[in-house]
Amino acid sequence: MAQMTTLGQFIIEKQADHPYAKGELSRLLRDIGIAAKVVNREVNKAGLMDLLGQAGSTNIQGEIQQKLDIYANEQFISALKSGGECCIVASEENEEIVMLDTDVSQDAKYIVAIDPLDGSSNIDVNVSVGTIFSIYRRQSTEGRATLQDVLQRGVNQVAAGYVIYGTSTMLVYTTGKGVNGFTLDPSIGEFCLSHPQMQIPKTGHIYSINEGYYVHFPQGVKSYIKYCQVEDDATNRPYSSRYVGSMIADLHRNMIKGGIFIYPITAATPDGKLRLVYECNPMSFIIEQAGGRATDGKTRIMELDVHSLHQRTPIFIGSEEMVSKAEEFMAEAEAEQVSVDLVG
Ligand code: P6P
Repeated sequence: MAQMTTLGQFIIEKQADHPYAKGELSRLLRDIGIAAKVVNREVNKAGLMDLLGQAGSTNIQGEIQQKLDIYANEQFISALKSGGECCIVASEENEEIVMLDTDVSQDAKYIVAIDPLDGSSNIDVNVSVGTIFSIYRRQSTEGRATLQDVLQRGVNQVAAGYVIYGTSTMLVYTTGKGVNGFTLDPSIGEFCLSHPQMQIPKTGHIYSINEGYYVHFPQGVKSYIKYCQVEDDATNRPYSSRYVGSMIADLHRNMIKGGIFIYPITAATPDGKLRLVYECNPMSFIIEQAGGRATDGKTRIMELDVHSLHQRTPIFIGSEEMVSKAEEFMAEAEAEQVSVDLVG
């Protein structure tokens, strides 16, 4: 039987890659892995428990919270609090930052931003959902960490990862030295290395976007969609349209097969829908580490200034050549608009 490496073994082995590491990041990643297994257990039997459906509350985004949203949020915060390596949690489900102010945690050097259960509106219809996490080192050196320690640009991330609760449950993460994927083996309750050094194909033939909003898309996005739909054997077009409605499911598929995911601005979401801190920055770190590209149609996601906890951004993310092509259409449309404005 091939040598099996568990997530715990891998984290320890890779700790040597970071000379400054004293084990805190390793323990933090372990804590996240433990919470993911607990959440996985409930996600997989939500239909049998009173965990399906809506919780009768809304989150800061005004989105209806699912019972599993709240459960997952509580599990990750609890695991991070008891692990003692994290001083602040920034969560999609909490309006404000959550201070982990136990005697140990308040002096911890890491910040975790998390979307505990992304795509949760799909839970009741048995579609893959996931957890997204992003880890920063606190910048402040005096007193307790603050919101400013959270509002760091994506380029400062120390680690990022996602858990996809799908046909199998996988944890995929990076610490800046490539991307590795681990599949949960329920028979032993361990995440086992199954996808070492993941690389997203430089191009692909899948595009993911909610075309229901087509009339509200910027012209550059409309032009790119039409480009994807044109018959052209030389460039393997028309592409296939695949849109799950769960970002992690779309991005994980594109990571394996190649493709582009776009959530642009629309009339209803003039700043985009997806959140920069705990969705776009971590997924961009992972995709870039796998050789892909992630921008807002113009600017690298991880270089965007972070002004607020729940800040939104448009996102074009996936295979490098496909994202670059989409950006070309965005630039052409912008140039045309400028010339129209000048002519009046
Ligand atoms: P829409 C799920 O609510 C989510 O945040 C992402 O996971 C997903 O890609 C997107 O929103 C779906 O949004 O507007 O297409 O339903």
